[in-house]
Amino acid sequence: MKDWTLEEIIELYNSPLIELVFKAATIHRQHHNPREVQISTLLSIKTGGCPEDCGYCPQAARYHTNIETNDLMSLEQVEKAAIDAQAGGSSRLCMGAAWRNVKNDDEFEHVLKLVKKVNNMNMEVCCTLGMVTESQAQRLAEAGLYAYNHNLDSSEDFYKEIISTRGYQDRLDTLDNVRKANLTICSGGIIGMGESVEDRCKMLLTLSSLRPQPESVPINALVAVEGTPLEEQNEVPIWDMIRMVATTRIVMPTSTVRLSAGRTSMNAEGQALCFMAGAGSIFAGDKLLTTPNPDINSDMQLFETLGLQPRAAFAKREQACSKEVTLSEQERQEKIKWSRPAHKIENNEKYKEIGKQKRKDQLV
Ligand code: SAM
Ligand code: DTB
Ligand code: SF4
Repeated sequence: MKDWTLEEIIELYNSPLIELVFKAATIHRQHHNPREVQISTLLSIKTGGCPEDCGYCPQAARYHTNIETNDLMSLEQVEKAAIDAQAGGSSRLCMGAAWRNVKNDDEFEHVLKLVKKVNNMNMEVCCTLGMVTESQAQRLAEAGLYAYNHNLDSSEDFYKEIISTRGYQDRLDTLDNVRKANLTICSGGIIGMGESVEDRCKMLLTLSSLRPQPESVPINALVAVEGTPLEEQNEVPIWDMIRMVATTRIVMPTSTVRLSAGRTSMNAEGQALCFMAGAGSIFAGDKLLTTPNPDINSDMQLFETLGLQPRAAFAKREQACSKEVTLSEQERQEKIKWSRPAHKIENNEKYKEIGKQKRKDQLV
């Protein structure tokens, strides 16, 4: 596995677009079936009310984004969503919760049951629940989890401009815990938040330096949601998305590059170039977690036009067998310590105040 330098990654990212796509497409063919793209479905099992201050996120309680908040979904709701997703061609279900971190409580126990249920339906189960300890990751693995999603989102430097309630090292520690539990890692980021090309490449350098490299790398284009501190960000140019997908493909040749949020603003031709450059998965269904996504019919039309077919589950790694999982009293009592960085982000504070005021105005 090559050890990339930042200079090499930046040079790749900035190389002539057609050359970059050609190089990425060539590498893609060496490690993946270029005619297959995995269809994955996102399911927000617990929506909104999150204590964190991620500047891009509509689910942060402190902003005023008009999303519908929901408690943890029932087993029946999740089972129905998984059946629908599978019927629509999805081979992976990613369940997301608007949590800072997993706690050793009844809600976690319930999530373990959800994981077990979906795994027994022969779908790849992914969870994105915030920070996890090694023993929590182990529990998830025993329940039959296939992947854990935890994004680095940007470079370590730019991260401090977007999130003040946790640090970059917390993210890396969680990835380490996930790896120790022998789960596959899904970790990527967002472009279009105001970061530089260097920030994008630094994030790719960090991800590509992990050993083993993450099995999945989602590349999201910011969905600028009204009420968040990033509401006024310009849409990310499609060329940046193509460059990011291609560069990711080259520096992490065996990973599945996931063309994630932001596809409603991309036309068919732009997405086709992303697939050509090595994107091997999309999220399907008309909603991501809280924001819109292209409807399944238009995606299926695009697959037909491009000669793509949905990838089956477990093509990359064997399915784990779900075991009976219950939390021990000792684990329930475990005190978890995560860092709480002392810095504040002016822009996030401003939007927190706006949110507060809007809520007050609504009450009168
Ligand atoms: N709370 C957990 C966490 O932060 O890890 C899991 C859910 S969180 C919504 C999962 C990921 O969604 C974030 O890391 C971020 O990359 C992505 N995301 C959130 N809001 C987004 C937005 N407005 N545009 C693009 N991606 C977004
Ligand atoms: C990822 O990188 N993108 C997905 C998934 N992993 C969890 C989430 C995108 C969320 C977009 C904003 C929303 O719909 O709330
Ligand atoms: Fe919470 Fe995750 Fe949204 Fe951050 S990205 S506010 S941690 S749900």
